[in-house]
Amino acid sequence: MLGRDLILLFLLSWPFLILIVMATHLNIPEKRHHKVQHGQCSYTFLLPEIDNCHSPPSDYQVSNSLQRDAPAQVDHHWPISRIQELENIMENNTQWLLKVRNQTNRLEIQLQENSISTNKLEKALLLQSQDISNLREKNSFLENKVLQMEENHQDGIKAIRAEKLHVDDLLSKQSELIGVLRDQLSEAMLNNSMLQRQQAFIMETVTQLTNLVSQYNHIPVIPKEEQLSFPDCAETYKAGLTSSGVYTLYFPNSTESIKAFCDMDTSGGGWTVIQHRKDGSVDFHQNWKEYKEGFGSPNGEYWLGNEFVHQLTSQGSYILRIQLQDWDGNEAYSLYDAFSLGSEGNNYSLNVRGYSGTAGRTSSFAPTGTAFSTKDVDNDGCSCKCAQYATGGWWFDACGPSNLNGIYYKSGSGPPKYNSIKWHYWKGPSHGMKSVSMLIRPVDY
Ligand SMILES: [Ca+2]
Repeated sequence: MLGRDLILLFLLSWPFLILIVMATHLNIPEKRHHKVQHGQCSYTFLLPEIDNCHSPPSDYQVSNSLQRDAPAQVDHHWPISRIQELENIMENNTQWLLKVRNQTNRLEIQLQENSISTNKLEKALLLQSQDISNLREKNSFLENKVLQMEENHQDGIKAIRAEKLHVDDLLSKQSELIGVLRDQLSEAMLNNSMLQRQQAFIMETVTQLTNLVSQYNHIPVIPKEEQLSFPDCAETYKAGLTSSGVYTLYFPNSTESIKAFCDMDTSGGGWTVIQHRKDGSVDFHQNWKEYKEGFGSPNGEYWLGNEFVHQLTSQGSYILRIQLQDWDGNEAYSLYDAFSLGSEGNNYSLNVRGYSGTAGRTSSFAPTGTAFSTKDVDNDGCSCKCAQYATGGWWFDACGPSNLNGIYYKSGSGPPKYNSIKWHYWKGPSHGMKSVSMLIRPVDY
């Protein structure tokens, strides 16, 4: 703002300066002085005295309109060269004045630009102030929130302290309870030892009484085993044990026993299971001794034993039922009206008659008289060893259309296998089975 004032002052003072210059160049002998005070500055004006001016010559033509229009009393005796010089000076001054005016204009433009940038800065300042105000508001909000959270935190701590006090209280109560329980326990232990002593006393009394009874009454005590000694599952069933399961059977005229599975459900029950396959869990490629005495588990897969079957079927007439199931869930059976095995000396040879059933129109069994063979005892009608070729122990002819003790393949699909479980006239040469059972029962059951 100070710059602008200076410029204005400068502009105002110029016309007077020109007048001063003109007065100097006119060389006016006597002058009038005018002084003007403006603030700290003072301006002095020197003006020519009209009375002392000479009139120009009569033929003089002025180029200056100001002079031309001037009053007629003007002195006309100035030389032309002097007027020319004055005009030149005037011209120079005018040009100088123009330059100054241009400079002034430029300064004004600059001033305007400065003003614009100042406005911009002011606006920016305003925006910054607004931002600061916003931030202050935000800060205040956050401070409030922090205060609120602190209050909440305090509440939480109070709740936890209360809970801790509660837990401490419970703990002390539990400790008291444990003390009471300990007391009760020691009391109970005392009682227990007293009871044990009483029990021992009672047992002693019972023993004494038993001794007295056996001494004076002489009543024979029959063992439970003898009461339930049956030679087969048919007798077991008749004795009232009608649930399928594992039972102890006794060799005829012997105290020697064997565990067997009794099928009390199939076709009237009373069946003694002499062979069973169902999952391939037992290896049936066994030798002569195992087939003679039996192997496997009566609860799962097993072979009851040739010796027991021989003895049992020598004592009475038995029928044989062969129960089959293939991998498609189809079931079939083969029934023989007469079945027995020869002695070991006769190679447990097969004796079957009277075939019927659904597992093929023709019996798949080897003919009567066929001896039993195992991998270590070859009694078959083949120059080969069927028990090794077809695996398992069986009544191989040469080698015959059946082998229920072959390898248990866990699927009926795939190419035929000669060593699989086989019952030829039901499912072809070597079609594996899912489940196989051989059951015997007295003819007169
Ligand atoms: Ca042979």
